[in-house]
Amino acid sequence: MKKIAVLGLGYIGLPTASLFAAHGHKVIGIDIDEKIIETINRGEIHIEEPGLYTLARAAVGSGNLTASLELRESDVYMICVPTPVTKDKAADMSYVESAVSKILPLLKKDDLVILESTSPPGTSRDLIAPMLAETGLVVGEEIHLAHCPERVLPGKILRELIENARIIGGISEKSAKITEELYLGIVEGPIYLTDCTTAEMSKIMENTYRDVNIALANELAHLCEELGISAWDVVELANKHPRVNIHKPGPGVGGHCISVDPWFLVHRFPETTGIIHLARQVNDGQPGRVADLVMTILDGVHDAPRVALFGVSYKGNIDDIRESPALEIIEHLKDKVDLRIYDPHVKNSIGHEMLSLDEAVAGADLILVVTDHNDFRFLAPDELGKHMRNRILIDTRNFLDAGSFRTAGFQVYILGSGKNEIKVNV
Ligand code: SAJ
Repeated sequence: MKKIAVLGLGYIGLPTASLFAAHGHKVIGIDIDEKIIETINRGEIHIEEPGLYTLARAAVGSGNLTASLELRESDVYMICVPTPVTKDKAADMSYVESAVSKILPLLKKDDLVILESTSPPGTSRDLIAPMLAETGLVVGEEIHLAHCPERVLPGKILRELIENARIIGGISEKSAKITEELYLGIVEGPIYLTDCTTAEMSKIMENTYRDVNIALANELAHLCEELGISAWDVVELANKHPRVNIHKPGPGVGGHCISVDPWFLVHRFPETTGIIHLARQVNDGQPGRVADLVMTILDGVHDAPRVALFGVSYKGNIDDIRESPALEIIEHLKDKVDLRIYDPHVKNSIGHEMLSLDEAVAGADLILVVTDHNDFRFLAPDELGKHMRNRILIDTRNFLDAGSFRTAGFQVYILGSGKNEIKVNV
């Protein structure tokens, strides 16, 4: 059993720390936020993720997981800090650099440093390895370095941490093997060994692949709106082909990963990332299109229209609002309509007033569903309608039962469905 330090106790760090602790390792979780430290040490958690409360609480209760502001000497250091993009869309590696700087004075022979954070290709080899070499120990021989990118899906993190295949990129073969031994204790899926830069590129390409495919689906939605047909029908039918998997159109791509990682490539290789760049632009344009659709539909409905916006998190059943398209839609609409925001999952401040369901729909002309929270499926259309001034629904995810809303007298508009003969951006 090892002494493991996990730097960064967010959506990846906390589940990872809890899982290693549950397998008997002595884990210290480090974060710069005092409130997070206190919450975890109390046996509670600061993020919403199925199963995490029970796991983290048990890990803290067993004494194997403690959270701290101060890093202590360990055998393994796992870097799980954010890698956001700067304003000019470069990778902001300052959290990674700061984590490595904290580790440096504590490093001793045979220690292992693992980068879990998604990072631009070359980070381990060109940024971290030279920093580690400042200790005077030979990197890859006397101290070890590997990139083991997290690949888990928010909402299914715990299951995917265990079951997903893992890629381990070592700075040397020895580093890769030592890292594999550690992960074999918690991972049931296959583990593949490679070099650091290949591992970094593989991870970024996974998310880029998804971004490009979602952009294709969003472009399909624009085409179908113009053609007067439903993109959802087209996706369903085209996907009957054994080698086709068109993704789903939506209000835009949020989250800290897919909407961010492709920029790492675009910024560094602007001449060779035409498709990737265009996909980012298409997906980033979706919130504006949704806002335009709202304004087009509301034209003539009321001179002071009121909109109930349902769902702020970037996707359903989680509380994560990072890069959420809903925030962008709010920015577009906030000065044009009386906006009433409701999200049963999001507890943190979003910089705008959050209301209860009743408050949000009272006197509303239109419900705009941005996030596919399961809770919304159980809403009774007629009940909602009774509190509204006008019964209009826009479903940007095509996940509600449009028929039951229509039966309750709603005009229903589905993003990507031109059957409504609504033209966006005209
Ligand atoms: N979305 C669509 N249409 C789709 C699928 C998704 O519009 O067909 C939107 C979602 O609503 C959301 C965004 O894209 O706003 C991203 O959601 P997601 O569920 O596709 O992915 P994330 O960001 O929650 O997690 C991704 C995952 N990567 C891949 O599926 C390739 C996950 O496995 C990674 O671990 C994670 O990024 C990460 O941390 O990198």
